[in-house]
Amino acid sequence: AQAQAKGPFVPAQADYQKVYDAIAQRLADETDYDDGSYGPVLVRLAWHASGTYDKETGTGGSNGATMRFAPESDHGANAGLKAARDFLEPIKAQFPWISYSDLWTLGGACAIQELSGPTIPWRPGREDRDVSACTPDGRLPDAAKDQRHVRDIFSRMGFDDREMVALIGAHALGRCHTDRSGYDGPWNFSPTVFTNEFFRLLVEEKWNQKKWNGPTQFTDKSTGTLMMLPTDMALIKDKNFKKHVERYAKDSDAFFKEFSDVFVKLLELGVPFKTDERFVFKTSDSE
Ligand code: DDH
Repeated sequence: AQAQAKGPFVPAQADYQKVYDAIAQRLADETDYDDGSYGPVLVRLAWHASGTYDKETGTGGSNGATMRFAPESDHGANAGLKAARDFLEPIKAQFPWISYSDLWTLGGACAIQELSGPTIPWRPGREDRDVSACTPDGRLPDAAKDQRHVRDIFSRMGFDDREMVALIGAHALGRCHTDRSGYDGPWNFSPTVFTNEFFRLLVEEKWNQKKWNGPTQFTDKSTGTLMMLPTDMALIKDKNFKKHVERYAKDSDAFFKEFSDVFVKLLELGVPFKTDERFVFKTSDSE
């Protein structure tokens, strides 16, 4: 305590583990939401905070947490993410020393691990920025589009085909909400468990266009209860994407490993880190 009083508080791995544990505890407590977990929407918050990165200009990315402000919070792609930001507010109040940008990305890493996904080594060091750092609308993908759009958006961030397919495998988690994106339903039967089911269903199921008044989406022939977006279907229409879909459908270990690597990369895009060290957090069931 005396040593601490001499200078600014410099958090260590144990301090970030406390933040991780608090998020994990809140995930376990707050089950009265969607399919029983805020985990999927936390993953989406971390992704949308990071996926604005533009490698040409070095703008966007998770550094800054500019989605706290309009206009970025009002961008169509970010509809519904207030639920995730609000979920993390009590954690920010408990650990005021952590930046929102670190907290939102740590929230995504924690959710992946707590929902039985791969380990996501995480690095601190993001600093919050003001409204002037908000990114322009249109940097995140539009689900109504095709493989060309998916490639355009993700190559702007610096990803190759294999990495794009692995990242979109996060659609194992969560669901679409008509009052957010206009689309409706989950991608698989266990939307609160991280699996390679998205890929397995994409190749093994027959997908028909859903008959409804909403935007074009696809429904599984067997049950009519699952969904795929046009951009998800693009992953089996395009042969360079499809070879990775087929590989991940067969090999869950390969998907977990490659997803972890690429999600770590996503959360770090454009961040001027001062340290190389990544932390591996213990999950709530391993302690
Ligand atoms: Fe996604 N996503 N996503 N997605 N996403 C939606 C939900 C979730 C696209 C569109 C949508 C990624 C890539 C793409 C998650 C993670 C990731 C919804 C539904 C739409 C629409 C939103 C709603 O109505 O609530 C498109 C298009 C792409 C694309 O790449 C072409 C990636 C890369 C990730 C990631 O995490 C790495 C998650 C999780 C959800 C579920 C959210 C929830 O509330 O549940």
